[in-house]
Amino acid sequence: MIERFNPLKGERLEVLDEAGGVAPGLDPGLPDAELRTIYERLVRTRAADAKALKLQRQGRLGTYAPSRGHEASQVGLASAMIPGDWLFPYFRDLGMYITLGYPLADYYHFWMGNEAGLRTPDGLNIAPVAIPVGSQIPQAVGAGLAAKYRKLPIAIVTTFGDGATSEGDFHEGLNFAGVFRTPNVFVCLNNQFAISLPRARQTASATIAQKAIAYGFPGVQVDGNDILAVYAAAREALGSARNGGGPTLIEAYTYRMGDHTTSDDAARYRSKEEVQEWERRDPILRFRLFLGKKGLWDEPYEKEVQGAATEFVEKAVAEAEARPAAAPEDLFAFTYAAMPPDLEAQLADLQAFLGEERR
Ligand SMILES: Cc1ncc(C[n+]2csc(CCOP(=O)(O)OP(=O)(O)O)c2C)c(N)n1
Ligand SMILES: [Mg+2]
Repeated sequence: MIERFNPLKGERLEVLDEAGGVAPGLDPGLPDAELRTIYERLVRTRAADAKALKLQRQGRLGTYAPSRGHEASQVGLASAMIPGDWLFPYFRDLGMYITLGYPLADYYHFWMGNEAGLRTPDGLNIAPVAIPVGSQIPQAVGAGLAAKYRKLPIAIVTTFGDGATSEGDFHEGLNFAGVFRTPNVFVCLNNQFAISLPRARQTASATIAQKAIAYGFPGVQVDGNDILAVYAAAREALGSARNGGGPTLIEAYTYRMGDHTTSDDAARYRSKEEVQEWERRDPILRFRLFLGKKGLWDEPYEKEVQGAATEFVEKAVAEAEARPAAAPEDLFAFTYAAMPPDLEAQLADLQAFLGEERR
């Protein structure tokens, strides 16, 4: 199906329209129970994201990169992954963590500044979040090559933004993946901005999906606010990767509804009208309308889902805040097995300073 949508002709995979209607022949046909599970993940993601912003404003959480607007891309993609697959994430992937079962308390703990929150629990295949833009891409390709050597029937997913596609790491990673036909699924969350830089200034390509053509593998642009489109493309790309079909690039065409991070003010570089236009295309609303048409959504169900989401979020906050704060010495603890002398000297300085402070 991916091959039917040619990015060079401006074709984009869309399954759901804004009123929740389904394009004929494109519905991935998920069972009712799974559709509801997906809806519950979307609602939890939005609730957990909104809570993180509040915590940041109250000084209870550090700088935070909000996910509002990305929920369908995140949850749709992660819902198509199966145990054994790997995720090499970036810093705006909350819905993927929630879908894959990463403890939300750990996720908050990380954004509260504690490295311990990054230690993925056993049984979950999630690499540490990459803050240097694009650096996860070659790592994911390396994992793909390892899986291929070991003949493991798994797919390696990596996510990144439109801004990451200007990094050397993107081009080196995709080139390598094409030559060695590694089992990678590259997912670009094209949210139209890299901080304040608009997508049109990022690349002269008409789409990001078409970049895959130059590397010799399929690329498809999907409506990233349409969870069924994201799911359908991801399911096919992941299946192909697991079965020796090589890599795929998926461009999820979406919009960041909030600021880049809590230290940004997006009102300085984009219009209210543009944001309102995207509000109309809200990914959760669209899926809710679809569920309504199928008789799977009503007000009492909504209440129940919202209540469960609030409980899920509040429990995670309480758990994260009950943990001891990170020790200042942690700044030095996790980068080197054996610290270089200049850092050792800095650590000694810090310890002397803390010794005085604590006395
Ligand atoms: C190598 C590197 N350069 C610059 C930065 C600073 N920086 C953080 S996020 C960002 C923009 C990323 O934009 P995009 O890839 O589109 O992802 P988005 O934030 O839009 O989800 C930049 C420039 C960084 N973290 N790493
Ligand atoms: Mg971006």
